[in-house]
Amino acid sequence: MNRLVWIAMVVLTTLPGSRALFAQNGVVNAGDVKQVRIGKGQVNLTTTNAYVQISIYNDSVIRVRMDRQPLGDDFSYAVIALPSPGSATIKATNDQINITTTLIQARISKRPFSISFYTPDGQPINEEENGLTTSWVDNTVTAYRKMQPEERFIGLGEKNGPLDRAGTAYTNWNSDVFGYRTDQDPLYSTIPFYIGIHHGLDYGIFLDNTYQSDFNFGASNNRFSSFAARGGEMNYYFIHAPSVAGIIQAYTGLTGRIHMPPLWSLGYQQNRYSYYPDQEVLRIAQTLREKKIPADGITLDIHYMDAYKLFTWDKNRFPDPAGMISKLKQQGFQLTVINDPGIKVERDYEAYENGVQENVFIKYVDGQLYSGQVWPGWCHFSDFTSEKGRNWWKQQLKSYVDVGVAGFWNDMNEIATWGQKMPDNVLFDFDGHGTTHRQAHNVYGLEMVRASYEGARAAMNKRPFILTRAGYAGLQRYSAIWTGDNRAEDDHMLAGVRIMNSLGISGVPFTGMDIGGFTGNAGVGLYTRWMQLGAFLPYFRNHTAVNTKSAEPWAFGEEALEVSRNYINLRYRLLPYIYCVFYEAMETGMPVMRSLAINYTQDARVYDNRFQQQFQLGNAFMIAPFESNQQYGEIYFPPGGWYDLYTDEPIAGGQIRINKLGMHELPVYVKAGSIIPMQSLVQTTAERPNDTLYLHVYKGDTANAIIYYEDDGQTYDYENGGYYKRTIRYDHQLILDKATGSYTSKFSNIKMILHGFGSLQQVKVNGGVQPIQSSGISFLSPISRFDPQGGYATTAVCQVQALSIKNSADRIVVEF
Ligand code: NBV
Repeated sequence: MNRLVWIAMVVLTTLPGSRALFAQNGVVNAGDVKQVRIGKGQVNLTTTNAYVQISIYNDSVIRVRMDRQPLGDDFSYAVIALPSPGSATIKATNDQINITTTLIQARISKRPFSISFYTPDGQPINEEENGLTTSWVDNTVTAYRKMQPEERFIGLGEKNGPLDRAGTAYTNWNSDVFGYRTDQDPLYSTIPFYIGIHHGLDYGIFLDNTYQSDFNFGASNNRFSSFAARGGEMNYYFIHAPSVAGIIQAYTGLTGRIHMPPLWSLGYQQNRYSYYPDQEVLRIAQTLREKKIPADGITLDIHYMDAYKLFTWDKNRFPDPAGMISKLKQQGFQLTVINDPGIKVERDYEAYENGVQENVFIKYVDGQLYSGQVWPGWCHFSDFTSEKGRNWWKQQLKSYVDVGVAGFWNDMNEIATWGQKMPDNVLFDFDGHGTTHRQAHNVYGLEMVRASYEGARAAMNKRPFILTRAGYAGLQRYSAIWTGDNRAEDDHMLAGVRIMNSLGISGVPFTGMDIGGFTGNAGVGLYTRWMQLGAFLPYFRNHTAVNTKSAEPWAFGEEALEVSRNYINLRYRLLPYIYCVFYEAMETGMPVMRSLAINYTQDARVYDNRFQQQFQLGNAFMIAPFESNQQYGEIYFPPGGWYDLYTDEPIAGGQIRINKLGMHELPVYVKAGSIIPMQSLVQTTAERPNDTLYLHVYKGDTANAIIYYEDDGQTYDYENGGYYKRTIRYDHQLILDKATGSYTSKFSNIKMILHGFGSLQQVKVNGGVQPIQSSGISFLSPISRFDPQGGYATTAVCQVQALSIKNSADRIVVEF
């Protein structure tokens, strides 16, 4: 044996404790801290085997970077925030370095290196699993964190599995998973962010590394939770705040929040793979109008193109796209088209020719263009990780904008190719950092929607609707996302709710799933249930695969049609409220669709298998989805008061109730104290509702408030004050603060509808006495023809009291 190797082995095996352990069998850890440099809000360390940088981002966020080589250029596609350490302090002793913010105390041990996080009063939040720490096996770097007793884990983006992920493990590698199983992993997008919960505390971890990553929440072990990346740096953000909402706010402070979507995109959207020719598209639009089914969007899937060539139109099926789109617009519809990233390799096809000429396509390491097979045949793919590639895409999109397209559906952007095995040695610009497919894969979709969003926004000078299938952390800045090719099966409807709840926890508020199911054919019951649910989801689109049965609301018989229409109507009446919830998402990152784990984090029942699908739309509504064939369902009411949406029956919180379920009604409840702005029914958001804002107020014991928000629903004027905004507070009295912003409300009257207030004779409005009327209201229309036997009440009317006042931008106080 070579003498030097022999000496090295003796030294390694005789080193004390940890060091020796970690030189074993190719497992390497950081080792001991050798050098410390402390700067403003930052600690830089050199250890036996690694380079470490710890930065204070703000009171809630501390970032840890580690590598075995000197840390490279600091570059991220996800994080848009800069560190701002404020008054945080860093103190070093011989053995330890302590970083203290108002919310976190990070303790760094020097021998060997480890980092653990505590509350300022010393309670452990997230500790290094000391024997294991952060270590490398080949190029895979893993951080092992001590599993806390009863620790729960929520989030991690678009993932199957239970709400509480304890005991399970996941991989992030964006994948095209046609007709996936409800336990399948990975799916289409990557959001390496989760929230841990234990001992009444919660924290977030965001691993910002785009290589394939793996998360283990105690699967096959009882010792640790871990997060790992198969290349690149260990680069994570530790987040602590007093609530899950605070953690989501801090996480979206790092990775960004939504822009206000176009109002039309919150209406009902009709889809199938594929509607063609143009006459069929117009017929669908016309039928929606004739059957009085409110709708705003129609989507064209891949058959609109000439031989699936992007940026072209099939001349026979769509001889006059601009003409067709203008007819749709006259009827209050906006058109979305599908865009796949693959550009057909074909001489004289413009996008191919100019893409080659402008050198925007990804190449193998030897310089040959990469070709993969998709719908059009062999294709090249623009490098969205280069500015040049994104700019090229933005130019191409203009041809759609020119004919009036308003929505861009980015599909197959994992990248999906037949064979699903893009070679590792395909190169990407990675914005000047030059890398391989292994690092670029998970951000390809994100950068595609970035180009789509920026390109469409500039070309339209209005809000585009952007939808994506793949993505990475931060995708909420550009796009909505849907959960891909689900199946028309009951468990998919419920799995979709869980996935969307998880996306919401992970900073993505604008989410949807194929209502009715993509593959297969839903039965009448399932279809109806799914449509009801869709009315309460952020993105409400009905979609189905090629060769399945028709899935428009009229394709399942009269009863399904009436029920679907009823809920779509309700959706349209609720749009002012839904818009306010989107505004909240833009301001704070809070999702539109909220797992109960957000507002009731410490309540164990929320994670119970029976209740884990229940969610809130904003803070006012709680929806309890059930499989369509269930006759009875258990519903958990978290603490606080609730009202049955349809009957106004008050329901005490903190109890489980068994409800009879029926096809006509989805179980929906309103939280006591809620303030819900609604409007009159319209058939499209292009139609102006009447000039009355219906403000539903539900009596409650605790104070509550919403920010009422309106704007033009189309432009970005709101970025420059073009909005109408006021806080509405309910705390024994109702106070509408003075409105701010330069937009004038659509509503010149307010009708206040009081739920649960008993029989008031009068109220005072700004000191003056106002009479009250009693009336009956119903959130749904009667479906009497189909009333099931057995006394099950459908479409109940609730008795309420109401008063009408003039809307004004001034402060309005209502005393009860
Ligand atoms: O473009 C066709 C479909 C689309 O309808 C679906 O929503 C996407 O998820 N697309 C996938 C291509 C493959 C379908 C088998």
